[in-house]
Amino acid sequence: MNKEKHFSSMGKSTRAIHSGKLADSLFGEVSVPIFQSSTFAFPSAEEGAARFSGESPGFIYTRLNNPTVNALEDSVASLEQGFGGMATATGMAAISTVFMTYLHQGAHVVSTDSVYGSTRVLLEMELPRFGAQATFVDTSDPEKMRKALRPETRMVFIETPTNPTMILTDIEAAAQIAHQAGAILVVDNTFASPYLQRPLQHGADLVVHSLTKFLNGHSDVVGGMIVAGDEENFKKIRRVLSLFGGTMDPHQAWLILRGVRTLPLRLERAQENARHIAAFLSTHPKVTWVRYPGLPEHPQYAIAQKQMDGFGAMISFGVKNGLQGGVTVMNHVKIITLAVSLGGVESLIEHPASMTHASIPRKEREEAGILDELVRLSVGCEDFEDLREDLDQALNQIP
Ligand code: LCS
Repeated sequence: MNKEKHFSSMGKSTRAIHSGKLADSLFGEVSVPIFQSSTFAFPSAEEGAARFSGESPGFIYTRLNNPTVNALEDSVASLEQGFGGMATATGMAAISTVFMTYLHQGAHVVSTDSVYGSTRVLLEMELPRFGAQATFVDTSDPEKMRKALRPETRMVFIETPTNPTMILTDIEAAAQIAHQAGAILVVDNTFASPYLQRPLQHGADLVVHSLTKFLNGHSDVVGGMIVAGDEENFKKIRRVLSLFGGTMDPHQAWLILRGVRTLPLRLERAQENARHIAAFLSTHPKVTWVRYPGLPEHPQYAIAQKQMDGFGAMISFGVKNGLQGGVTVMNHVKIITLAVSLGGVESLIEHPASMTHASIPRKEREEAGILDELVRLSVGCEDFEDLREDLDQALNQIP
């Protein structure tokens, strides 16, 4: 934490490559070693006591802190330009840790309606057991967000762009609305990644990530991250994370750190492909609509330009013949892989209404814009022409 300050004035690619290094190396190693140790020896009983009291910064036990995990935390915090990062076992562990830190009996959350399916189920079906309630609204409309506030609202939780509807929320407006109500603003920044969007700079208090996606980028590890904008929130969350125990393993951290090093390269390539694919889909006779923040007809195109450095590599689109049309496309793609998850070097396609968002009741799902005809595409780093041909032949199978 905080030893990254000297990188803060540097560019995003330099930070992706150089932040998250150890302060002292053993042999001049260039890659951060994997400290595969559950516990750390104290040189003396006095030093052990000093570490527990916080007077000495040394390591104690991997659930609390680990040098490899710390390196990843520093790296993502540096990219987000936040105070400090806390790595978690999965993205859901990051989100649930934030809920466990700030919510209590009677607390209320205002959330984007089309958040990732498991986030919505957690808020809607699990948190009420602990006495907390959530209201789901289209947060792209600041008035709807404002009207959903209650005196007991403690948190505004937004996802922008949303999974899978690609709707954007104005982060600055959301921060103002949350703060006027005495609530904190939490942003799930998974879809954009800090390479394209840094919510803390727009007034958010916390950022959460599924590192499983673009930050790791190779579809081989799950992981999560919470980045706090200030020390007070950082300390509050770190305590709860250590107690509830959803922390990250050093080997997992090392693999994800390896992915972070190439985030700028991967994302530049993938979003270039996505831009061309969005244009191609927009003119395809079997496609009914396309939602990509880089298309001028996107309802929040102006917000994308204001708060994002690029439009990303996620696209959702509707196909003719509704659900059956989507099934046809997914069963005929050859290069693009039919799988959930996103943000890897390989393009992935899925059907949210029957897969990632199936556990949300149909009425609520449709109100949130997750229609049967919606197909979600995570564009990877392959050659554009191959992706275009693959999509074209699969779409043309729709009668
Ligand atoms: N936030 C967003 C925006 C996500 O898309 C996901 C996972 C999570 C949080 C949770 O992260 P995890 O615990 O899986 O690391 N999204 C998935 C998806 O769309 N398909 O499979 C997982």
